Amino acid sequence: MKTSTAIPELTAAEAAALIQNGNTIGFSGFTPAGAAKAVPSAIAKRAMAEHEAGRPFKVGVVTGASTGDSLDGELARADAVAWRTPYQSDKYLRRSINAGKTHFFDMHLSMLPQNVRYGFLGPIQFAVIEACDVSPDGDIVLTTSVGATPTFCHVAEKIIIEINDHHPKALRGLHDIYEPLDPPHRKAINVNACSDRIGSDVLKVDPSKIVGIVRTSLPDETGGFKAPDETTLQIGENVARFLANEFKIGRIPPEFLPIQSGVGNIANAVLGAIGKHPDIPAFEMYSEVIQDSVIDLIKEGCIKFASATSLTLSPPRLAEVYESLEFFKERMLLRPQEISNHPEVVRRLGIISINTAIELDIFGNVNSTHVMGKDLMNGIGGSGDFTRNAFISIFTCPSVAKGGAISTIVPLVSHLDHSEHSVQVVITDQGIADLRNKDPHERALAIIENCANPEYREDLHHYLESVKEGHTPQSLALAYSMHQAYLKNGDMRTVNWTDCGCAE
Ligand code: 0RQ
Repeated sequence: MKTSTAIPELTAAEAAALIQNGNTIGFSGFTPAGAAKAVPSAIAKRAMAEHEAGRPFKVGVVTGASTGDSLDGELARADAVAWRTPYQSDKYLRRSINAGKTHFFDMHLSMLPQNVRYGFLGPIQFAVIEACDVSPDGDIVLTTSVGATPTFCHVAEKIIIEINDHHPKALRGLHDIYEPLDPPHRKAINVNACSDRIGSDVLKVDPSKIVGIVRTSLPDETGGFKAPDETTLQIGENVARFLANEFKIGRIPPEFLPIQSGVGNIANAVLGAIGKHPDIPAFEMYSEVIQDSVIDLIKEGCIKFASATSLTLSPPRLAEVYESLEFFKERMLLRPQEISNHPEVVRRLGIISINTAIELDIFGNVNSTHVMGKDLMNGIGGSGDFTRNAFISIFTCPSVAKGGAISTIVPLVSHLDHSEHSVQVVITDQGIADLRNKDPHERALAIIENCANPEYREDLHHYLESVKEGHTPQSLALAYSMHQAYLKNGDMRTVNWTDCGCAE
């Protein structure tokens, strides 16, 4: 492809100068993969200069999911983010959100693009996106993620493209770009297998909207993964054991079913364990993120095909993929997050979802997003898209956090993201609680006995025994006693079940 001479080449600073205070910007990026880098960093510098001159400068930031430091980090440090959606995982932005300086509203990732198209987020003035190539007539080859970029480009008044030569133009063919029509004209999403392609290998935009190209050569700001520790290895083994048994007794069909796995160290270890289990056949992935362990498993033939919306790899793994790009293009593809996470497709393909909880209660309600009921961690991400529609929905987490001072299994979650109606299986380093066909009391016993840390089992049993009445045995007075103990003494093990002063 030849780059159009009609599209002006700008420096990042010149591109940032086009952005006005109060604008809403749709940035490419789903995790740090494929995120815009040079322009957001220049916008942060512009914001600081404006603030020094005594002028207000803040923008609305919409992305696919989390991004890298030069986007969320730099903009948050410059106090330049008026509002933000959906998922984020940056410590500076998190601080700004929890301090009330940035308005954040969370959203299921599959719904972000349609909410943008429906106008629910207001007008989008700019799409700032990363690509590896663009043609004069507006055919764009994206890089390591698709996310919500197609929608941002279609809705935005103006488009700025970072052409990043860190990524080869030969990435063309990795992407499958498709945007559904909106109701009442929407049609079925015709993905009937993980490898089905329903769109175009390029993103087609109106070239007259492209106001500038910024040339960069910047790697994705993805961190590496921690080597699995004893806890994550045990969680991984427990998940693999559970799935191997479901397969053995015939509840999972002989072809196996596609796996969705969240992002992070636990998810990486879980996938590794599933891939290596001798009784689990080679399988496919229909997920949102392709992480390091997927690449290893593709090479070993344990994963036959992986569909996702981002290639979130450590730098050495990405280099490996680029060295054998044609091999990997036959075995994976990247779709918009609206399709990678689409409830219709998740239900049709029979996806086994595996996501991570911050805390979960003895009845199977899951908190994925908030610490002690109030402080945002990252966001719901795609966990709800998959959990609610999965063939089997699994939640994993270590049985304790903060060196044992917090039990992740509590009487009642302090914030609710996934309800007991969507959560079927809970797995910790301690074991497996299969919640299917169990009433709330039976669920509580299974979770306490199989998943809670031994240090907390007695307390949780004590709670359950003291609140025997009702279909869901619960005491509104005592349910947060463990959280209260942590807030008061920094350790849930100091819980005092009687100091709430009530008769129960
Ligand atoms: O904090 O590092 O300061 O100690 O939470 O916990 O155990 O390192 O696990 O990195 O996998 O993150 C749920 C946040 C887990 C993530 C969550 C503290 C703990 C540590 C991180 P420290 P770990 P992970 C795919 C699907 C929601 C979205 C989702 C997440 C930090 O997986 O954001 O699933 N999920 N999306 O100490 C207080 C507790 C705690 C706690 C853990 N009960 N109380 N702190 N921590 N449990 C992603 C996308 O959609 C893109």
